[in-house]
Parts: sequence; C-alpha cells; structure tokens
Amino acid sequence: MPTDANTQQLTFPADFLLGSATAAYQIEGAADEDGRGPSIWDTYSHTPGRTWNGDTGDVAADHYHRLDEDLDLMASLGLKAYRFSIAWPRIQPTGRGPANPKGLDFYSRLVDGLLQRDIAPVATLYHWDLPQALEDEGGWTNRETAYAFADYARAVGEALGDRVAIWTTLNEPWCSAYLGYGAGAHAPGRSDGAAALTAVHHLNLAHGLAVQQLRAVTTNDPRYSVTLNFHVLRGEGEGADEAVRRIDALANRAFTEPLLRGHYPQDLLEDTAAVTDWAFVQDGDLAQIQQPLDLLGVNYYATTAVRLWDGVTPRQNNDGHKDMGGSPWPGSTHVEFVAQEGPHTAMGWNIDPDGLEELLLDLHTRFPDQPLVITENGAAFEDHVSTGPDGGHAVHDPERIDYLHRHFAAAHRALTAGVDLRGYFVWSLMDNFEWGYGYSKRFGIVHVDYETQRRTLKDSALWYRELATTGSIPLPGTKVA
Ligand code: IFM
Repeated sequence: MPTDANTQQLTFPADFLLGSATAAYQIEGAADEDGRGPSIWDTYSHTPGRTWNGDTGDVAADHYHRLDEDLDLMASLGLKAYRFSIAWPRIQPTGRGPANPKGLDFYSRLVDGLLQRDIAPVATLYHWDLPQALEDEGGWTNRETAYAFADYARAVGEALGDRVAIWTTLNEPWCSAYLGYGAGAHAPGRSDGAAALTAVHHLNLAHGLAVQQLRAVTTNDPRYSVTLNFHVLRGEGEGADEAVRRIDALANRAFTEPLLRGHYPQDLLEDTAAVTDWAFVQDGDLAQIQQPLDLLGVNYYATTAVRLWDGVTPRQNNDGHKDMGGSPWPGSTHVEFVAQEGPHTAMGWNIDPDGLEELLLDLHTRFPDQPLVITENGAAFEDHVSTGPDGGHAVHDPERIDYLHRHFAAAHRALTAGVDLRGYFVWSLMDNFEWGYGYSKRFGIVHVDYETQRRTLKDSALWYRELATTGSIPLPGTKVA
C-alpha cells in the first residue's frame, strides 16, 4: 500500500491528459531501415565503454515493427494521450535536405493509429538523436544546427501538422547540452564546459525557430510546448543559498528565462564568465527564442541536494548522472552534489513526491499565466516476471505503483492549489534503452522481454489503466487486475 496514500478519492478534470511517454531511439530499433541515417546515439552507443554492457538502440523494443500491437496496447490501457518523439535521422538522414517519405510514413501511421483509437498524439521533435552528419559539423555547438532544426521542424509540420495535437520542440535540452557536451555522459560524449554552454544557446535558438516554422505550416490549431527537466534543489550547510542559486541558474533558469522571458539571467553570465564570454548570443536571438507557449512541459523524477564544497574533503558528485569524467556543471567545481537519505529507485534517485508539488507551485508563482503539463514522471525498479499456473506472465511492481500514486497525489495537490496543470505522462509506456545505462534499468509500466519482445503488463500498468479510464487515483486496495 502506498506509504502516504490518500484515502479520499482524488479525481482529475475530465479533459486532463492522462498519458504515457516514450522516445524514438529508446524504443524503435530498426536503426538502419527505410533510409534512417545514423544519429549521435548510434555512434555513441557503438563506442566501446560508453553504455552499460555495450548496449545500443539497434533493436530496442522493436516498436518500429510492432506499431499496431503497441497502439492496441495503449488503447487497452485507456491512455488519453501518447507522447512520442520523431527521429530526425529518419526524416533527414543527414540532417538536411528533402524529407525521407518512408520516415514520414512511419510517424503518419503512428499518428493515424492514435487518432483512430481516440488517443491524442503529442509529438516531440528532438529527444536527443541528432543526425551524426550534423555532429560532424559541430553539432549543437554550431549555430547552423539550429537553422537545420527549423527546416526539419517545417518538414515534419507540413506532413503531420493537420493531426498532431501538441508539438514539443525539445526534450530536456539540459541533458543534450550539459550531459552531451559537458559531462560526456550522453552522446556525443564531449567534455567541454564552453561547448555545453554554447549548446544551451543553440538549443534555445532551435526551439524558437522551430516553433515559428511549425506555426507557419500547421492547420489544425495545435498547442506548442517545450519540455524541461527541472532540478528541484535542496541546499545544505553554510552557503546553501549560494549553491542553490548557482545550480538553479545553470540547470533551470538558463532555459526558462530566455524561453519565457527573453533574456539570460545576469548571474548565469557572471558565474560562467571564466568558461565563456557568451559571444555566441547574437543580436535578435532572444526575440527569436521567446515564443508564446501553450504548455510548458515538466519532467520530474527526484530532487538534487547541493552545498558549497570545502575544497578539502573528497568532493561528492551525486547529481544522479552517470559519471564519465566530465562535468555537467560548467564553472561550478566549488559546488558538490550530496547523497540524500530515504528511499531511492534503481537509478539511485531519491523518492520525493513533495518535490513535484513544490516545483509545480513554484513554476505557477513565477509564470502564473503559463499552463503546465507533466511530460515525464516515473521510476525504474528491479522487475521480475513471474509465470502463473496457467502459463500467464505477470510483473508485481508495488514500488512503482507506490511511486506513481504518491506523485499523482502530489500533482493533484498542486492542481487543487490553483496550478494550471493540463496533463500527466507516465515515463515510460514500456521498458526501453535507458541511454548510458542501456537495458539495465526498467522504467516501463509494460515489461519488455528483449529476447522475445513479448510485452507484459506490469501491475503498475493495470493500476494506471484504472486511473486513465476513471480519472481518479485508485484508492489503496482497489482491485485493478
Ligand atoms: O529515459 C529518460 C528519458 O529519455 C528522458 N527523461 C528521463 C528518462 C529517465 O532517465
């Protein structure tokens, strides 16, 4: 039973989007089929030592070949919306040039299949799989990549812009920039703080340009959004406020301020002055970046504890990301990331539903007119498949149900307090390639047997089906099977 379970019925509004999310490279497989070009994640995952066990997304959950089966699965769970990402290298194998009809056709079939099942299509244009050819020209450190992204957005908008309900330009640009170019923990695996900050700006610019291109070609009056992975910070010790301020600037305000307010925070520019002079920000860029957004996507999993490092004791680096030697925090070696007490998921991330409520309330206070949507929340745990006497399979995952229950209740509290929250997408629909952790971490509410590709509904999927179909968080003890 959830540890702080509500005993009162908590119901979401009738039009609240109860959905689930995935990303192209994590589930599709079919890495070199139908004209798809290589992405930075193909290169990175095929480089020895980069991912757990040398795992790659070559096959993943084979979703590319199991589209209809997976669509039926979503319908069987009663999902109101499905958040997926489009693989840029399927559409433009080298990141430029004419759109590949077979690539577009796959996503067109996906969107049609969702609409046929009354599931709202929520499309993300970029969930980290940059065409390798663009990386060869500098990737996100090259300003031209932002313009190439705008062209790609237009091509996808022209093909799907009569049917997609919500467009999201970027997923977690923090990860693309800092983990990809600063920490080396994500593709393309670079460890250069100046490159990371340059990437931050070019990703922000790409977002603004893409929104404008989409608006110019879509015909069904969709909503536009971007998804950020906010860092909810807990300061510790002397200088806690300074540690929090500094990491908040890098992690959160480096995106919210330009995207929603049209400027970079002065303290961010000053904190990173020894790393870069920000000369890559050109006149007029911020006006391009600040586009009105219908929804701000919020990804939340855990909180982050920080304190100023004393420079003597070994520096703690528990920031929740695979340590590949580089730092995702340019100019911040005097801040350390402290381990937190309490329960953790299989990722080693602490479980703190209050952090989600705080985040939603804080965003609502800072951006009162900005509707929000939780575009990712979920947890990895050690799952085991059991076989019943009738040969049927099951995965009993009470910890995941507990995690989801408590986070949904936290979101409901925020909603009740007046936050304009429009939906909640569970990460993830199915087990998938967890980036540097390969297939060692399972976030799905649907279990995937990677040998056979058999899908098994975990108990959490049955629990979520009850929530999605009734609109109410199942009361503890509710029979959902
Ligand atoms: O799997 C990822 C996803 O691709 C982006 N957000 C966090 C998830 C869990 O790490």
